[in-house]
Amino acid sequence: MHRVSEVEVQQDLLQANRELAGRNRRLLEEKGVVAVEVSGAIGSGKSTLIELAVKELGLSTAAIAGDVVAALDAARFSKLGIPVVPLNTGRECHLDAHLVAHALEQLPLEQLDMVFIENVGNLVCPADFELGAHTRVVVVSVTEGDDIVAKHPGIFRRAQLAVINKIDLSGFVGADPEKMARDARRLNPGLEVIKLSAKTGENLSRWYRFLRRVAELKPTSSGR
Ligand SMILES: Nc1nc2c(ncn2[C@@H]2O[C@H](COP(=O)(O)OP(=O)(O)O)[C@@H](O)[C@H]2O)c(=O)[nH]1
Ligand SMILES: [Mg+2]
Repeated sequence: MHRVSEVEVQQDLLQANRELAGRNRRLLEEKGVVAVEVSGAIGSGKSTLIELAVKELGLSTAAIAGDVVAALDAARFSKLGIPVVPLNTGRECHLDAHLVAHALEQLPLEQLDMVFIENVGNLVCPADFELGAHTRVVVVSVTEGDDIVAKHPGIFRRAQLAVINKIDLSGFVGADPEKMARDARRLNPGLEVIKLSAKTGENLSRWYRFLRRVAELKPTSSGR
């Protein structure tokens, strides 16, 4: 009995979150802004990939930086001269649509093309909580071991792009990025997979190309 009610509460929570996520998406679309959610474990390279994209794309960008306590990533993004909102989740291991709605209130949406939302470093919790982003990217690195993808099916099933980062280190850690890519595609046949190194720049152009394609989806950009 106790267990049933817990499940019901969780389902209500997820449903409420989904409705709020839909509201976030509609607001972004009204303003002609595309949102890109970036999830993945701590240290997989999420912030680095966002920083590189902000510098490369030549779009008007902003960032929402989720973290359990500190605002270190927000400080990194601020250095790029873009609007940034730090979001601390306290003990929660993921952002939710309510937190993101408040962050969006603090951004100059009229002036933006793209908002990056860096989720809290975790491969499990963020999977179920939609934020309203138009595309969901999950970043893993070879240093996490080449079974990391297979161990976290949920987040790969819900993503549009998987980035397998730090391929410059594959040889040192004995991980096979091809296996990681295969696992990701097996979990989600529609998933785009890019193996790259944010450090050496190998295949980074594919990351930028993906984002340019996402930016072109902007619903109301023609009038701006
Ligand atoms: N060798 C190597 N290091 C990387 C690469 N990408 C990121 N890093 C390093 O990994 C560490 C964590 O990166 P960060 O972007 O902060 O990860 P986040 O926690 O996912 O945001 C930093 O020291 C980066 O310089 C890569 O492709 N190769
Ligand atoms: Mg980070």
